[in-house]
Amino acid sequence: MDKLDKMAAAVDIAAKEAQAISQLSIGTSFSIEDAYEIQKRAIKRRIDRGENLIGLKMGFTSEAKMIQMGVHDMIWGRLTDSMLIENGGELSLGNFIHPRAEPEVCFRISKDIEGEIPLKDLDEYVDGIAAAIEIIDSRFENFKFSLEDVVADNCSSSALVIGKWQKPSRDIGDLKMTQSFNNEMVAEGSSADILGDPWKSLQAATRLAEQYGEPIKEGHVIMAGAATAAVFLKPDSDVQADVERLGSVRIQVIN
Ligand code: 0L1
Ligand code: MG
Repeated sequence: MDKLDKMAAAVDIAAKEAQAISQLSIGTSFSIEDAYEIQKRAIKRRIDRGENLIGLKMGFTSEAKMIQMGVHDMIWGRLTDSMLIENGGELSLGNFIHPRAEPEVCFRISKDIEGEIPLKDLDEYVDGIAAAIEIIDSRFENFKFSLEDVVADNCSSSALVIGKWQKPSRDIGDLKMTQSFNNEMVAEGSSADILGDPWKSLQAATRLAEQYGEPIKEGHVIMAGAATAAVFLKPDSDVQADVERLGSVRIQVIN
């Protein structure tokens, strides 16, 4: 087991056992390329346990968050079938460390993607768009991390729920997006906060998938990124995201 394998095991076990760990970057330094390698190896451990890759998530898709983190590009992570919760289903807090929810837009891919696809050609590859909620749950204590840490930790991916698929439209660049807990609004934004247009996030996903050799396949889902800050989940709450024209999606949070 080399150093990267040990770090992959650490984030994987932390997620599996819902036990926070210290940041990997404390006491050792590693590059962003190493971080993506750690992520890949940590996900391989899940796949070896029987999980299947179902798509990718994009993170830091708002300019404000990139500036805040001092980075000039998005980050991305992998999604597996064990992370998927059905719309209206339950999320048990005991399976997570300190989960937060954020409203997103999700794309469903209709044919295998090879290479970076120009923005104007992307509709050929998409057969559905939906409102979605991403649950992020950093495996690091106090939700604190360096850029390399969070990439190694699969960009905090922990769960997702996808609403009813809608016919794709190019015109989703300024849709109102809200998140509410027990019918009380806790976050509000616009799909314009996702790189100016969620389709641009999908375009970036095709570029990064090519760069890192992780092909996007027919049937995969791509979470385009958040339009608002993420909010900590509370027990016994009904969490709902609403995206103008795309509809609603919800989960029930239990202890
Ligand atoms: O936008 C995102 O999903 C970023 C996730 C990684 C950073 C975080 O945990 O806030
Ligand atoms: Mg997200």
